[in-house]
Amino acid sequence: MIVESNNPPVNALGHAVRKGLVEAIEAAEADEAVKAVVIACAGQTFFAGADVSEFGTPKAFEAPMLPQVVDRIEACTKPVVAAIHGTALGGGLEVALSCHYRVAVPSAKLGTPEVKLGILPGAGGTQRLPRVAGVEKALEMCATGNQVSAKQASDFGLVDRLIEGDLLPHAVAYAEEVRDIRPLPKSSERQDRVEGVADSVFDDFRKANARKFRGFDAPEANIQAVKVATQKPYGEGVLEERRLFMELMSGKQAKAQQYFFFAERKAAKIDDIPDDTRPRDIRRVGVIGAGTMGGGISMNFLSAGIPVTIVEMSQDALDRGTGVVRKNYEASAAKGRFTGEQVQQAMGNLNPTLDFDALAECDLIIEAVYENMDVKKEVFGRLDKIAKQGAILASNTSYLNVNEIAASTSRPQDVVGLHFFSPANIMKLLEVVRGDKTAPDVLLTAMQLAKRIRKVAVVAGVCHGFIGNRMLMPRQVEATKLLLEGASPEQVDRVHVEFGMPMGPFQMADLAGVDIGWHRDPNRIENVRDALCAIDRWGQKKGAGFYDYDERRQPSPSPKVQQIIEDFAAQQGVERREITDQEIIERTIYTMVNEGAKILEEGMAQRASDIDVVWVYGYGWPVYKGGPMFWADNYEKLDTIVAGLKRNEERMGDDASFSQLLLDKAEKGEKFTR
Ligand code: 3H9
Repeated sequence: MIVESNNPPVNALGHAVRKGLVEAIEAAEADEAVKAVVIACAGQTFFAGADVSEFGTPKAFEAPMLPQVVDRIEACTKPVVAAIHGTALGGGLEVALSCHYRVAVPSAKLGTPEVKLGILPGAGGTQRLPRVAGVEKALEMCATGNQVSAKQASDFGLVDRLIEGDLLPHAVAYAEEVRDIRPLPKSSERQDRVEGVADSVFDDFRKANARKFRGFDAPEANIQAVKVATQKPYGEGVLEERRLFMELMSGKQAKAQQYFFFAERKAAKIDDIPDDTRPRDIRRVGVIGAGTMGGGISMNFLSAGIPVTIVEMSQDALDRGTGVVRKNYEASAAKGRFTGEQVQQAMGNLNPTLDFDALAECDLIIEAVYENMDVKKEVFGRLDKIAKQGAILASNTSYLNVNEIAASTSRPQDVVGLHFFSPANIMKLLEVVRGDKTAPDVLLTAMQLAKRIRKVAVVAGVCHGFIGNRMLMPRQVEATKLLLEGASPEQVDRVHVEFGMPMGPFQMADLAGVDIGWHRDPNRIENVRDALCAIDRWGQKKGAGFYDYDERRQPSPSPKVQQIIEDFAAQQGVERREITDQEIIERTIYTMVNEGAKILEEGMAQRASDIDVVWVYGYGWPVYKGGPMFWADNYEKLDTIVAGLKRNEERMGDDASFSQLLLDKAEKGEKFTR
């Protein structure tokens, strides 16, 4: 008997599907003619997990719940075969694990991504997976949420057979092969792969991933749950799994991470473009500038199999740029992220040239030249003359006015901002900057293309710094003032790192380059930054910035910088005092929330959750705190934020300007996010 779920788009295991599965198993058991069962899914994928939209609603608790479903499947007296295509994720993999056999097409992926939702596999997955796949694989899959390919899964025993060709008929044939084998293999009863596992396996895993897991609750709970499988029989293990699951589920981190799951998907939607808008066809991309940014941008398209024409002004710069792209690919290949063949293919799709006119054949042209309005206008003016009709002309500017850039062409409707974050081949965020005249189909194309190159795109309006960098500015202003008032770069950075950010404002400045945006006149010293730049302290690249660096780029506090700060404070008559960590939070992070609220009220972001997506993917805001707007709503509360900002209003002086939206929402007890 074939039991097929058809619950688009991803066959999530909502209540109706769970009920249907149990009823089907019972019907199969009651029907003597049925000798074996195949569980399969219609559409693009096998079950992608529990229905996350049911979480926190009564539906999630309506019987049969997933743990009951999987137990019922495993208890079936006839063999049950899972036929997997697409992705078997979370509860979907738990269903497959409760089947007696698993077959899959080679393109299928399997995984337990619950950890990314702040939880753990709560339907026996932490107990069955190690029993079937071995403890090390289960640890890796549960605690990181990384998927494995069906091929890998078959290598370590999670998939019993790879199916080349049509899945369903082969799965049925497989079921016929195994129909008489008794006893039925039940994953909950296996002990061979969970016996005699040393504690060091878990300790070593924790150590190896300490950086990645810092601040998160769920990875440790996943580790503990898998460990239980090595210590206790299945029945006791699932009870412990349930306890840990409920504990995580009721915590703040799970709420934040589940909110973020939907925030990320919502970001792809543009609220106000006509339904019948169709994307433009993008077959070849042009990139102007083969510097770090241009090279990184090109790699995104090359990796997705889209040919790139990259243009530079001199052969030297072109060779250097292509060399860096090749080196990056080779480094990724060495880490196993690409095969040699893929690298060859990507490089073969790269057309480096000095001939600007070669861009005429491109459907999308991205400018990644020096961040200066006159230079950009000149480039777009030239592009206007040679680009083919209907080509999309994009600027990778991170601050400049996209409307002004668009006005230097005769086709502003084709112009859009595509703000990639550095390193552009790695960072997931793409701000799609919508000019006043950007055509709906240009916008739609940009959003869809982003998905093709595996970026998370967020639409931003035209304003200085768009969403991310605009919010960074008040943070930087206050952080710098705090230095003069008595904080050290180390203290400010520590507060941010303890908050969960990957680094603080001064570590970030040293990494990006203290000299970014510097006027380049060593005699004009108006602030601490100018003073550092004037003495060549440009950050990590010079071995000195806000910190001193050794040969291994390890930072240490700099007495020289401290002196510069104190001299400046004295010169400006700033009285130095002890700064509390709380004040740092209020002056840097609360100000970001305030700026986020202004961005929202000006309509520069479509929704508060988009701002959160920008900060998580662009700046490493800890996803377990949801993003600045979610955090403001749920961790800190808006009235606390307003009170904190008011407390510091005098010190912030002219830089304190409140968002009316923030004030209103705080007063009414409303939230930015839902
Ligand atoms: C779990 O299983 C817990 C259990 O262990 C224990 C329980 C007791 N639920 O991503 P896409 C929607 S936790 C509800 O754009 P793709 C999504 O919102 C779950 N909805 O497609 C979107 O809706 P819309 C563990 C879901 O092709 C639409 O489907 N599983 C779910 O790029 C398309 O999604 C996971 O965490 C869901 N589980 O990628 C897997 N999944 O169109 C999460 C998706 O309205 N899902 N939607 O915006 C994924 O990783 C990807 O969606 C997938 C497809 C790879 C499947």
